[in-house]
Amino acid sequence: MLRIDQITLREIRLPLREPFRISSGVVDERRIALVALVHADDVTAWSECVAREQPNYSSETIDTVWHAITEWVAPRVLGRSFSDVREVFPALERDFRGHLMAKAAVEMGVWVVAAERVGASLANLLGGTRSEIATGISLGIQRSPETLVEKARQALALGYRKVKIKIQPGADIAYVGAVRAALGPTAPLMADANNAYTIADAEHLARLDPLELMMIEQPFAFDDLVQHAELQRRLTTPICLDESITSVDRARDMAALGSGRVVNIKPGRVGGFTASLAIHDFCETKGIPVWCGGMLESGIGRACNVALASLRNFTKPGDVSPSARYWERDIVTPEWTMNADGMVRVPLDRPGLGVDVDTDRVDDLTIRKVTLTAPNRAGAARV
Ligand code: OSB
Ligand code: MG
Repeated sequence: MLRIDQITLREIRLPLREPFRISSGVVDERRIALVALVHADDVTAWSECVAREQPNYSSETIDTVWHAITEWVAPRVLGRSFSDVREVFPALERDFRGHLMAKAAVEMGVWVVAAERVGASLANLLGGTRSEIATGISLGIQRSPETLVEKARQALALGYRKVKIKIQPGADIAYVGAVRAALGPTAPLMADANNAYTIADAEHLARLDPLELMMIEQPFAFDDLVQHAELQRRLTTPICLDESITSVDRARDMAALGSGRVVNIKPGRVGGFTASLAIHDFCETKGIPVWCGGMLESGIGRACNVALASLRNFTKPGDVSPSARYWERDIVTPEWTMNADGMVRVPLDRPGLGVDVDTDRVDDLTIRKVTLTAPNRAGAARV
């Protein structure tokens, strides 16, 4: 039986080493919601919410998840007995629409608790088998093609197995073309448009085909499947969906419509691990490769992504860069690192997340905090 008796929600501020620009906005400091859960037997665990400050990726933000978790998500979980962690997501979905990032933060935390309680690594509990995962880098939109080429060159020299280039109208063909020309025909390149185009741009986007990208991610609207299908019929480059895949049902629709050939799974986007596993398994039966995306997570969310990416059908490098790519100093020890072959080790030999949360540092970075307790819990635990 699983029973969470206490949930503490915090907001921390963590400055990025360099601003990260995508077609829909720029961020230079992350406002991150962290969740600390306490089980009835006092086992504790951490998780992270991927919501951003602005609603420019999905409709959720750090402020909406704060509201959703305190008002609706935590009350559905606190003090309730679950015989299996897979029951948590259905309990959060019943007559409760949307708010997938808020749900995911808590659901994933319960998975980490469950792993801690049986002494298993999160990766093993999820069914992961890889002991290391291939890593890609996601490069934000740069001032000029020259700066982008330099960043991409450095990334490959560091060992990254994939370079994802953020694009938007005015910073697309010339930018990606410059990188292809500079780094050669075999460099593993892809582009991510974060919804910057419409079907009227189909011919323009077809000019990416000769650049032999591994895939182009989410060129059209965040909730579109039909126009992506139209575009996929006109491109040889595989389309990868990110924003549009919010559930296993949307993955089924994508496969039925032919809206893309690859799926970027972010557990925070789809409501957590149970939903991620369903998408992973479905895609595997259809021969659709998946890879793990990122949302500029701290070391806590990164641990969740690394664990998920250790599953069988994660066959393409994930956006799971090491801590130093993002932060002067991460909030976990050890920090996440990548070897010269672009691989991140999965901590299969440690229970739960596989890294320690630096709680003193988290305390120092915390700007607000609320503790929610099950009605039947005697005393408050300290987290
Ligand atoms: O579309 O994958 C995306 C970051 C913020 C919002 C959306 C996206 C991204 C990334 C970052 O590409 C990947 C990473 O965490 O390194
Ligand atoms: Mg994306």
